[in-house]
This record gives sequence, structure tokens and C-alpha cells, in this order.
Amino acid sequence: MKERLNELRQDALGVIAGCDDLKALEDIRVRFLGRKGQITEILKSLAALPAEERPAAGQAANETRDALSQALDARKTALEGEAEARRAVESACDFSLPGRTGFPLGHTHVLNQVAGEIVGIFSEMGFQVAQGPDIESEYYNFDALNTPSDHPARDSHDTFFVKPGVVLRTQTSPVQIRVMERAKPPVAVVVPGRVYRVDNDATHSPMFFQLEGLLVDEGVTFTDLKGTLMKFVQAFFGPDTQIRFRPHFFPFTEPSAEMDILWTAVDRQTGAVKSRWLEVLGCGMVHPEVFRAVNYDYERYSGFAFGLGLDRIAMVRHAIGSISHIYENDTRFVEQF
Ligand code: 2U9
Repeated sequence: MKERLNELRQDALGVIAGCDDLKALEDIRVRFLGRKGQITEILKSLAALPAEERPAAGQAANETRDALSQALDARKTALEGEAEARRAVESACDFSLPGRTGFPLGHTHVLNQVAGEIVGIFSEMGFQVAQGPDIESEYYNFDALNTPSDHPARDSHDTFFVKPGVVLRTQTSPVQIRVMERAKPPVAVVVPGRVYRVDNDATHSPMFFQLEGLLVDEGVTFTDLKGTLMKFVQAFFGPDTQIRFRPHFFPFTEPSAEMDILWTAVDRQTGAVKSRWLEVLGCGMVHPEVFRAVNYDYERYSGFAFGLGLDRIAMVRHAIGSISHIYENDTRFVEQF
């Protein structure tokens, strides 16, 4: 019996020491110490021994059982410790690793880049920046700008009405009216800002950005207008850019004109260099009726004004095909500028 127990003990201790898996260790416990385990079977068989052999055999069997039980517990603790150490290594942070791709950095939107540059060019010429409300009275948006109440632009098909007499401004010109109400000439301002029109296609968005300019003083002529816009165009589009003026009509300027630039572009497919006239802004001499509305003496003062769509300027400069690209803010587009 003693020999059998010793053999079993050596065998079991070897198996336990070689086990490196908690589940397998549990199987080993069942194999030796379980209800039908080998030690349990030996303990049961003690009853069949002669009475004088029983105590010694019982003691030896109990010792073997305790030894195996201890060995199993010790191995279990060791395996659990190893598993815990492995988990700690696997989940640990390595602070010496370089960062992943890094946070994407934002940058100024192409429209704000263009606005900033244009404002910069005009401030160097002495213009100040003025701003005003997006929601305007019909008086500031139309009446003060010599736009009669039956003018088509005042129709709800063209203008967003907030309520009778109140509109989303269709141009930034009402800001210049507010400036003139508060200040005497000389006045030289540029007004960048959002404007709204009931319009939505490849070249129009219901909300877009304009920049308008106004200069009023004694003796201001159309030549001053041409010279100022020439300076602007050369600074913005390049020193060799040519311009031309075509007569036009605006209620708030007389005479009025549209200005084109001769735009030279290289065809990406054929490589051919092509030049064509592109409309970039509207302009004119401030209408006497506008001066009357702000109590300026139109016999003494004269002035010029101009207005441009910032999206249009950005489209010309960067050869952007559709205005919707500018306002959709798809990052694949925005990132290119
Ligand atoms: C005052 C007096 C006159 C502003 C002007 C234009 C011509 C013009 C358009 C360009 C493209 C609007 O964005 S656009 O569709 N603007 O053509 N704007 S003169 O004239 C003024 C402004 C204020 C007191």
C-alpha cells in the first residue's frame, strides 16, 4: 500500500509540476482527489484491509492526499500569478512609442483666406472694416439704397422675408448706410459679411459672402474707382492682370459698371494656355439719392462703391467648378487650400 501511495505521489507531483494551464490543473485535481479520484479510491479500499494495517495505511493515504492538495494549491497560485503578470505586460502603455497619426490640424477656410487677403489689401490703402446685422429692415436694405418698393429684387422670390418690413440682408450695403448715418466724410470702409438670396444652383448659394467697399469725399471720380480697383486686382491676382469695365445698372450707383479680369489658365488636360474675360465685381459712383437718404450734401461730396462675391473670387482664383464645394465643407475639398 505504502509503495503504491509513493508511486502515486511521485506520479502526481510530476504531472502537477509540468502543468502550465489552470483548466488542466483542475482536471488533475479531479483525477487524483475527486470523488472517483485515485486517492479517494485508495481511501475507500482501506476498509478491506486487516484491522492492524488500517491505521498506518490510513495515515499514509491522508498524508499523500494532503501533499497533493498542497502541491495543487501552490501550482494554482503560481499559474494565477503568471497569468496576471502576462495581462499586466499586455495591457501596459509603452510611453516611449511615437504618437499615432496625430490630431488633424484645422486651418483657415478658403473663403476666410480670400476675405482676409482682400481686407488686408484695402486696409493698406486706408479703408476701415465695418460690420452690421444680418437681419435688416427693408429701409436699410432697399429704401435707403434707392431701390423702389416695386423693384423685382424686393420680391419674396428673391429676398428672404423674416416678417413684413424685415429681411435677411441681400447685400452688405445697409452697413454702409449705417456708417454714413454716423460719420461725416471722408469715409472709406470695406464690409465683409454674409448675405442671403433666394437662389440655389451651380453658381449661387442661398447664403453667401460678399465684400463691399465705399469711399466718399470731396472730388472723388470714376478714375479713383478704376485706380483703386486696379491696385486691388494687381495685388490679389498678380501685377500683370488686365481689367475692363462694362456699363451696367444698379439702383444705388450711377454710372454703374461690372469689372472683368483677363484670366489666364492652363488647361489641365491639354496643357493649352487660354485667356478669357471673367466678371469679378460690380461698382459705380454712389447715387445722389443714396446721399440724400443719409443727409450728405451731394453737391459737395461724391463717392464710389463696389461689391464682390467672395465665393466667386475664390472660384476664379482656384478654378473651383461649383459653388456648393465651398459651402459643403467636405474636408477632402477644404484640405486642398
Ligand atoms: C452704398 C452705395 C453703393 C455696392 C455695390 C455692387 C455694385 C455689385 C454685386 C457683386 C456680386 C453683389 O455679390 S454680388 O452678387 N455687387 O455689383 N455693389 S456697387 O454699392 C453701394 C453700396 C453701399 C451706400
